[in-house]
Amino acid sequence: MLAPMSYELFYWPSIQGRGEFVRLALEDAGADYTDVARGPGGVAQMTALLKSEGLVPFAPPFLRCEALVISHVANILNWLGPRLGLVPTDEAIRAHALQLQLSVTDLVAEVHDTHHPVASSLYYEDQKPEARRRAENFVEHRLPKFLGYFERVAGAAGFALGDAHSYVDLSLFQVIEGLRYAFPTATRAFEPKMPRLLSIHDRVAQRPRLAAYLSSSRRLPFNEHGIFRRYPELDVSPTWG
Ligand SMILES: N[C@@H](CCC(=O)N[C@@H](CS)C(=O)NCC(=O)O)C(=O)O
Repeated sequence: MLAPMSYELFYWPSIQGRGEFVRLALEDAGADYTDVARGPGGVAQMTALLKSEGLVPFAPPFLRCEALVISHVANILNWLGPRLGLVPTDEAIRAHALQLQLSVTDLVAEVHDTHHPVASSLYYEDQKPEARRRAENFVEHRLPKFLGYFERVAGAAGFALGDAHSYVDLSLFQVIEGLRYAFPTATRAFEPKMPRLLSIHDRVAQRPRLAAYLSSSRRLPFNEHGIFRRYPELDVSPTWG
C-alpha cells in the first residue's frame, strides 16, 4: 500500500448513485476522506469545478487528491485500489479488476436506462412506456447475462479475484443491493443461480468498517433519484424465473 493520503470525493449529496461505489472503497479502507458536496457550499464547489477550464471531469463522481482530479468510477477505483490496499499488486490481476469494474460500469448504465431509456434530461413520467419495455428486456436478458457472467468468473472462495479482497467485491456487493432494491422479483429469482456472488455479498457486509458504515447516517438510503430506483411497474417477472 502507498503512503496514506487524504481524499476529497465529489458527488451528489442526496443519492447513492455512482458515487457509492467510491464511498464503499474509501469507507472499507478507513481512508481519510471528505464527501465534499455533503458539506456546506459543497455542491457549489463541485459545480464550479466541473465548469472550470483545463483537464476537468465531465461528470461526477470525481476524486481530488492534492493536485490530481480524476473521474469515472472504474478509473477512480483503479487509481485508489493500490493506495488503499484494495487490489492485489500483480499487474495482470489489476487489469482483471479493472475489466470487471468496467463491466460494472456497463451494467450500471443499463440499469439507469431502464428508467431513462429516452433521455436523462426528461422526467421518468415522460418516458414510462419506453421504460417498461426497456425494463422487460433488461430483466429478461441483461440482468441474467451480467449476473451470470460475474458468477462464472468469480472465485469460489468469496472473492471476485481469486482469494484476495478487492474493490470489485465492494462494487458487486453494491450491485446486488441495488438490484434487490430496484428489481426485487427478478433478482430474488436469480439468487439460487449465484451462490458465489451471494458469498461475496455476505462477506463484504460483515467487514467491520463496511458494516459500521452501512448502519451509519453516512450511508444514504436508496431512493427514486439515484441509479437503482424502485418503480413497482418496472419490477418485471422474468419468464426464466
Ligand atoms: N462513466 C461515468 C458516468 C458518470 C455519470 O454519468 N455521472 C452522472 C451522475 S451519476 C452525471 O452527473 N452525469 C451528467 C451527464 O452525463 O450529463 C462513471 O462511471 O463515473
